[in-house]
Amino acid sequence: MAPRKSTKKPNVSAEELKAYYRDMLLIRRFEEKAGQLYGMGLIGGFCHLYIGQEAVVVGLEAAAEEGDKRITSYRDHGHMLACGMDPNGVMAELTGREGGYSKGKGGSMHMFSKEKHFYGGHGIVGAQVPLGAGLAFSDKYKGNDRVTFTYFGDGAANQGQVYESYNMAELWMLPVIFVIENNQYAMGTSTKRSTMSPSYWERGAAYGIPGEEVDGMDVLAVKEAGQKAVAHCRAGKGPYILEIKTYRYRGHSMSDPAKYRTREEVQKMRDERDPIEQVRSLLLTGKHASEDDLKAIDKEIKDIVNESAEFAKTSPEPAVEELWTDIYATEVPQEA
Ligand SMILES: Cc1ncc(C[n+]2csc(CCOP(=O)(O)OP(=O)(O)O)c2C)c(N)n1
Ligand SMILES: [Mg+2]
Repeated sequence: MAPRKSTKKPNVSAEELKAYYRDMLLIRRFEEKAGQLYGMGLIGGFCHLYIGQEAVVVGLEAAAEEGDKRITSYRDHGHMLACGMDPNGVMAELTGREGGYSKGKGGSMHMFSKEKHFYGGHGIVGAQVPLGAGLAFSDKYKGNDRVTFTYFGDGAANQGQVYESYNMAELWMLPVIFVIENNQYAMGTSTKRSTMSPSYWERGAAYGIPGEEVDGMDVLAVKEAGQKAVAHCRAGKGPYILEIKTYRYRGHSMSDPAKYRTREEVQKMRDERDPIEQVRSLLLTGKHASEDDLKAIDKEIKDIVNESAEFAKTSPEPAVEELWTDIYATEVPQEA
């Protein structure tokens, strides 16, 4: 069989490649900064970093259009940045400050943006999957052609509610892309120890849902698969499953001692498969960008991230009265 990696030139412009490089780097540097602030005691509670998985959201956002929706788990900072949410608001939510997306009352796992159609941030494993099908139901009901990206992990993919969602989604032909971010671990449990059918996307066959496995360290492969899935949903053909093979470099959360895998395993991934390095090398070898161009992007990102950290440190703590607000809905929104 021919090798999966093709040597032909990618069908993508220099500007697009630079944008993917920039967007992935923003997530990486933002997460590194969040890790530092956590270490300094400025961020409390749970904090799950997305480092290593950047190509998944950046590739899929490249396939999305205005008005499309997204919903994910607690490993959510990358998704927020990739859909255009403000880094200042995300970082300030991590530090629990007034300027945060949930006014400092939600933290890492509980942020939302109506403007960017980002529906969270969910701490209960798998809970976002039926919710994502419900978002797609609302679009189908309204008769528009929006698509919902519903992200979940390999661990969540073993839950019953995922299969109930698959069943309803195909039955009602809902425009939902089920995105399994298979980073090979659910906390400390490797997929090798948790499933008898490791090809997660194939499980859709039981419900008639098509899908495919995608190289999640290659942003161009993710984008291409995303476009195919989006076209399927927009054409009214119902749901689609993308199992995106990826890898997280850091622990499950900031409190993970990571005793379940070797340092060598992580280092090998970083050295051989890093999604940002792959695009960097495409840009340089294809002469789409010079070292100086990339340095300028690095500087731009560093400035954005530093500014977000500064904002997150200086924004005030929420006022005590805020404890009593945002608890109950005061009005029912007519249009999502
Ligand atoms: C219903 C429920 N069960 C257990 C937990 C504890 N828990 C948090 S994350 C996690 C692992 C999920 O792994 P996966 O779906 O692969 O996502 P990843 O963390 O790798 O992104 C578990 C068991 C939880 N939050 N909710
Ligand atoms: Mg996982």
